Amino acid sequence: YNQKRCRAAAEETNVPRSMSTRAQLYERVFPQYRQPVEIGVFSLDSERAFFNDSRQLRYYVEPGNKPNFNLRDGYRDRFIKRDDGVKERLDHLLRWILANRAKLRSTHTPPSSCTLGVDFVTWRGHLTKLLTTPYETQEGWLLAVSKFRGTLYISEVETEAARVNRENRTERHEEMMYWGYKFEQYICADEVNGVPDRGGVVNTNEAFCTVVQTRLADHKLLFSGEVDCRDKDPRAPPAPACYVELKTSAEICTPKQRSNFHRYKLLKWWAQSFLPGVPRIIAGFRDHDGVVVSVETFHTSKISQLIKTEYNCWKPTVCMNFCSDFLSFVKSVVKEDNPRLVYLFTWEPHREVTYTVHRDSQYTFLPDWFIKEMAS
Ligand code: 0WD
Ligand code: CA
Repeated sequence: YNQKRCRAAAEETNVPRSMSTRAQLYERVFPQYRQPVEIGVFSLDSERAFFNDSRQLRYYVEPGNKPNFNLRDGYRDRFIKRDDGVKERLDHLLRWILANRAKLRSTHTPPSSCTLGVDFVTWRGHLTKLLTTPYETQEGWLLAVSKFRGTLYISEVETEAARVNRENRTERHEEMMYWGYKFEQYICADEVNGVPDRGGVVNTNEAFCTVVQTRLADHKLLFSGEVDCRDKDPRAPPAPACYVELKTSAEICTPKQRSNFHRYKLLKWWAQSFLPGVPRIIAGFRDHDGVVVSVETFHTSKISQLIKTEYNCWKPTVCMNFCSDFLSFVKSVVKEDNPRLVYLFTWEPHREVTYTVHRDSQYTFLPDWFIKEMAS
């Protein structure tokens, strides 16, 4: 029924029904991407409670390039894991928007005072998925979109395949997911002149997020992303340029492993940090037993140079042009301003992007408290 209706509507108005993700179609000049500006921050505490401040911001403490970090330490007895079955959708970001509505209006002079003055609101992670789509061969995505007061809100919906994977993770995989957070603990201090507390508890409820505004071609974007830590030097440039992204990856022993690292991992790392303008990525390479064997710095702006030696490798311009065209596609499709109407954009590898329309369904994601408060 939905499919049929959406097709009929599309035929009436000449709105495209699908969009290709073939990389070659997006090989053109790099689109305009304005330098992202931080317009706010927020924190989620150890119980996942929202605070409109930087209380969870941590400071980067240089590990040296031959550290001795055991990432398995504490997995059994000093680990509190966020419940990833709880779907938070855009809620924390919406809370930030409500708390900063006045500021948003005055500093960004929107066309009328009852709108936010941006075209899209979403998580950085959702944009990362869009950027990497032309090169993704494993995992598809579902993105729900609603238009409310002229702004398009984009919120991910877990695919069936992702849910099955999440519910059937091996014990080994569960533990390896902890390693990245443990690496953060070895490298981050809570206080500007503090030292990392490797004996403390790792609690993945805690998060510090930056909220940035930027523009991709003619799309005004407001998005938020989690930030691992910042440069502790008070003379460091202002955010987001002082932020540091932390990563772990399996150590590279063969040319094949190096090639795969460049082709797949660096694409994701680049996309994630390029979007909010985070300039530095600190990577801990670990062995099979979760021991960090080396630490390396990647400068986000140099990653595209680094990968040029790979045959048939990914290109930043393809990622950005695809994202820009997808956002144009969304604008052309989502015309009705109604927070209870959801357009579900769906993509599977080797397929085109298509969409379905859902009214008052399980997919509705803008909460009543947000709609009510925005109206007052
Ligand atoms: O409900 C959802 N579908 C999602 C919610 C998906 C992704 C994120 N979130 C929320 C969470 O509230 C989280 O605090 O967004 C926040 C982070 O957003 P993001 O920065 O846009 O996400 P992303 O860039 O994918 O991930 C950044 C970091 C990850 O670090 P690594 O180095 O592994 O990329 O955020 C963490 C993780 O540490 N992270 C998450 N934390 C909580 N819930 C999630 C998640 N679903 N995904 C990644
Ligand atoms: Ca990280």
